[in-house]
Amino acid sequence: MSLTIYYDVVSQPSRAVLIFCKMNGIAYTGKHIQLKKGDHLSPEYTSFNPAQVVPTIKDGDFYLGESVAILRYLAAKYKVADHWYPADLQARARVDAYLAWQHTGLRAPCLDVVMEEVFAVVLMGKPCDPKELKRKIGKLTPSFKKFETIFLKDQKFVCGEQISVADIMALSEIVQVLTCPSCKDFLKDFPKIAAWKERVESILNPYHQELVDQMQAVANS
Ligand SMILES: N[C@@H](CCC(=O)N[C@@H](CS)C(=O)NCC(=O)O)C(=O)O
Repeated sequence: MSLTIYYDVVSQPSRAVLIFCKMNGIAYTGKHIQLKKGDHLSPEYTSFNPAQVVPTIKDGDFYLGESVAILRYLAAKYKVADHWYPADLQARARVDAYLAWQHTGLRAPCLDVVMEEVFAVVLMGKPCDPKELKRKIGKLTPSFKKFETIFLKDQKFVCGEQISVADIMALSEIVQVLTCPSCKDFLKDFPKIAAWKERVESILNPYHQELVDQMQAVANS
């Protein structure tokens, strides 16, 4: 059965799903849903993703939204290397704990900044409000501290000594916020996260960088 991925490169969870497929040699047909053009609001897209967000996958006649659910589905279906989403109950629970935390713990504060400084301007033509931006950046520090102290600690990767889907999800969010002009040096206070980022990028490249370059091209357009 052929796999289709509906994505936009400006979307962190879309990039995570694409990178996972590329890293694991999972063949797919990509359908570019341009958020900027409102493709995600079309009746056709809404018919299989009523939440009107990317990503979505189609596997045969099965549609699935939500990046975390998609990654779990693909990891099981394509029997990828165990480290991505471990079979061991407790190792898997650690990855699941991160995947549960990241929605509000990391993604929400990163997205707030990205929306205020870049996407509201690029996608909606809404000027950035410097006071709001400052307030939102203020929430990033506790979020990054929690990421470091609760999850990364002194490990090589988010959930231990091997890379997992948690690292792909985390990198996607962190890289996006670092593309904001106000946050480009944000990791100078977080050397462990900076070292982790380099480690994960060296594994996920060239796929990760290709998608980041495409994302930046859209943001600058
Ligand atoms: N929890 C969802 C979040 C998906 C999501 O928020 N996607 C954003 C792009 S990053 C989107 O499509 N936004 C369109 C909109 O809100 O109008 C997931 O992990 O897949």
